[in-house]
Amino acid sequence: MFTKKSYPLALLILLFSISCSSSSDNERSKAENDNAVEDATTSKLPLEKIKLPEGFSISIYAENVENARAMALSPSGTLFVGSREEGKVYALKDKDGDNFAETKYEIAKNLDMPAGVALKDGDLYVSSTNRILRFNDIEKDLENPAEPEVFYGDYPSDKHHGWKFIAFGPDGNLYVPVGAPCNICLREEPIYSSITTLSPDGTTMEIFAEGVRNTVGFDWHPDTKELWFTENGRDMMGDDVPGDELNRAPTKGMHFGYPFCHEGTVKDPEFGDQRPCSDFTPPVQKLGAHVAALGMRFYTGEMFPQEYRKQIFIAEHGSWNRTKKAGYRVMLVKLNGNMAVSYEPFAEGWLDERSQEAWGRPADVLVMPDGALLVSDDAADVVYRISYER
Ligand SMILES: [Ca+2]
Ligand SMILES: [Ca+2]
Repeated sequence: MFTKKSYPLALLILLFSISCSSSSDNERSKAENDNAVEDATTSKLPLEKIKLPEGFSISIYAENVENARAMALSPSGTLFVGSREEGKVYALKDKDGDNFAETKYEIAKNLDMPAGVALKDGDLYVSSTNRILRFNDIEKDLENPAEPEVFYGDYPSDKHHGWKFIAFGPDGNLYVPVGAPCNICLREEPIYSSITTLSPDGTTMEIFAEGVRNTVGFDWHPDTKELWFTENGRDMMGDDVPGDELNRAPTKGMHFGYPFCHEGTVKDPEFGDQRPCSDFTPPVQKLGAHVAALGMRFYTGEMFPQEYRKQIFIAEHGSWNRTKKAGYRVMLVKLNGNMAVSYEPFAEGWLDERSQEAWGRPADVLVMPDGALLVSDDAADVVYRISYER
């Protein structure tokens, strides 16, 4: 990692990494990075700890991307990245094509949890709790982007599950989830715990799916064009129940169980008597409890071996309230038609099982045109690139 750096900087980074890491040290170390040469990574993250299948390797695609969450790639290759607490939206460019995005623009700041980004016809759409903002012709001037328009402004303003992953569907509509404003609750307003759609002109909002506690990642199957999404299960029912979910919503109007039924079979202790689990669509695949399954994408590239084509990668952000931590990894779900046949780790090692400390948290995944898989990390403030070589 230090091969492209001058010896003194390498030594400095080494000293920082072995010194006790107080927050001021971290800040100083970051400042050093900012002033470093632009065309090489200065990250000192322990990438060697990441376990991948044979033939795969991981590198840093972009760094100092504070609180990096959802990602969207433009046709010209600009990677847009949202954030949550940081309130910023970034644009990243790898101008010289060395698979390291050396150029970073701050498109926006001081937004309210702008986790989600989506692109259509050259415009960038950003979620900001109750609003969807649109930056017209975003790549015209990344240095000085114009103020955004409010594309739609009538979503609830609850902070709880208020951050939103967003994406355009094959039907041209923008899909926008509205999470439950609580851990577990039944609200009269049907907008809560739903996935909504916005018409391309922003005038019509409809509910597409119900009973979804909170989804922070979805994608459409490359062949069937059907919507698949991850869902985060409720808390405070113990370490192992309920699991997060991978769901499939081929048609409008389906109900996925929340708050009555979890993971397809588990009756909610408070609301489960009101409606039976048989009323609802069960998950395609039950994921680990508390793993916080966020971004998911179908693998549509050609770099990875045949067995990965059209399978699903899921970024598991990691648990916050489980006795022993779970998640902190990228999972692979293999499908046979619409059935899941396996759910296995693809990339792991961000969590040290022994110390129970994590140095990174995968938040989203994205398939690049060359077939590499990008993974954003909102704790380590980077975007990784996972590639394969035979
Ligand atoms: Ca570069
Ligand atoms: Ca469900």
